[in-house]
Amino acid sequence: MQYLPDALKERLESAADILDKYDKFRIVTHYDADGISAAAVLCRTLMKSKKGFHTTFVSSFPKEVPVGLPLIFTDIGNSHLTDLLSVDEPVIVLDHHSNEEMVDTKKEKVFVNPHEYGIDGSREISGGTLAFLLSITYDETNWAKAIYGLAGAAADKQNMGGFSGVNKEILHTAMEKKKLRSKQGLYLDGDGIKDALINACDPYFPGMSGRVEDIDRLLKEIGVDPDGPVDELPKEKDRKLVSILMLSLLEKDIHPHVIESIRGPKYLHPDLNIDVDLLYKLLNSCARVLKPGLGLSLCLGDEKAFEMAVDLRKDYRSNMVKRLQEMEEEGIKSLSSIQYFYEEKKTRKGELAGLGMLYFLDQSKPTFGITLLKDRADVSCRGTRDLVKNGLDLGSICREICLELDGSGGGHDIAAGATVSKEKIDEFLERMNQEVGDIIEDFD
Ligand SMILES: [Mn+2]
Repeated sequence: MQYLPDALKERLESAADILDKYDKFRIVTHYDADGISAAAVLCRTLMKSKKGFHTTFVSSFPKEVPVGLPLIFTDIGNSHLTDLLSVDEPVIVLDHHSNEEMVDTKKEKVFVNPHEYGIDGSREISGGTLAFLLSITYDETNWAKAIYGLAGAAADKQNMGGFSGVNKEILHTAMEKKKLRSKQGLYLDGDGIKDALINACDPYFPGMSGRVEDIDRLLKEIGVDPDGPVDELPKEKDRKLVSILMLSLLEKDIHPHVIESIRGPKYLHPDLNIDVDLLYKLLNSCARVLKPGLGLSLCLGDEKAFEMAVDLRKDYRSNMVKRLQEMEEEGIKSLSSIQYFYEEKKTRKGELAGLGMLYFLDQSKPTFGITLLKDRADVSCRGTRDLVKNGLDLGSICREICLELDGSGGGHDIAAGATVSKEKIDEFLERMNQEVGDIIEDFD
């Protein structure tokens, strides 16, 4: 791990000492695909060393910290470090979200935050890859677990335009060690090419995804068997299909990064019949229907769980495509500097905002997905890389505005979340619109 700063290596070693010293752990992880990946890496690590674990999935930091076992927080925890200093149990926090609060490590309280070492947690390392770093620090023979860590990074969209930073180093070393191999292919999945295209939500093809007749016509034109496997098209036909798909995105003025991301290397586990792309998509589907435990089981080698997740993914894809098509055709609401939509399903709004932002929504405004709950409004927002380059930091504006409005918020520059009381949602949107407007105006 030559690529890691020494101070980070030392921190990881202190965390590995805690793994070594105790026999059973309580893992508390974010319920999303990256959180599941992080838990998967750690559970597999502990299993191999014949240590026990109990894993809990949470949507936000727990109001009461569990007691009785050494704690490991993954993909969550950075905004509660001061509180965690005072718990009785040993604590490890592996979180890649940025954090303004810097807390010194005490004995058996080990907080590993890549931002502290100049590593960009939004793009170069995820909860999964951070957990993987701990795994190989603890036991060098754990490289086969790289696929789980990288699935987390892919789930957090850190592979757009290829993995970079620590993620890339992990990928390359894992390939060198023959724990992953690569094969070119379309990042599509489904029961045959027709199904893969009709229900293509990530990537989503504006004007094409969900449109059965258009896809039938397209496949007929190229002469492709609609039921044939996605990955085994004859070269000539594959090339034709890829260029038509890319053209459909080019016409919509979509960012080249995104267009390039419909096809590329798939990183396969040498023994298991799965690659990073499919793995993260299965985990994501499990997470979005609130079945993170199923995702973890499939990572731990449960074949039944794998089959169930594949079925679940089918439903997920068709539901997402329906909703995305609706947003694409009907449009969403817009203020001068932001755009937003309401979504019934709390766990789907962030994904919809992110995919909409990538594939068809106005690129000059960040997108807010809002779910109205009993007494509060839950918000997920997504920007673009260009907006971030121009100074947009959604995580910090969410945190700031939520402080003003007695809510809570935070996250990454490009993807963040907020919760405010239901009556304050319009005020929240207005304040957001102002803040984002100021930033964009400054840039102009
Ligand atoms: Mn994450």
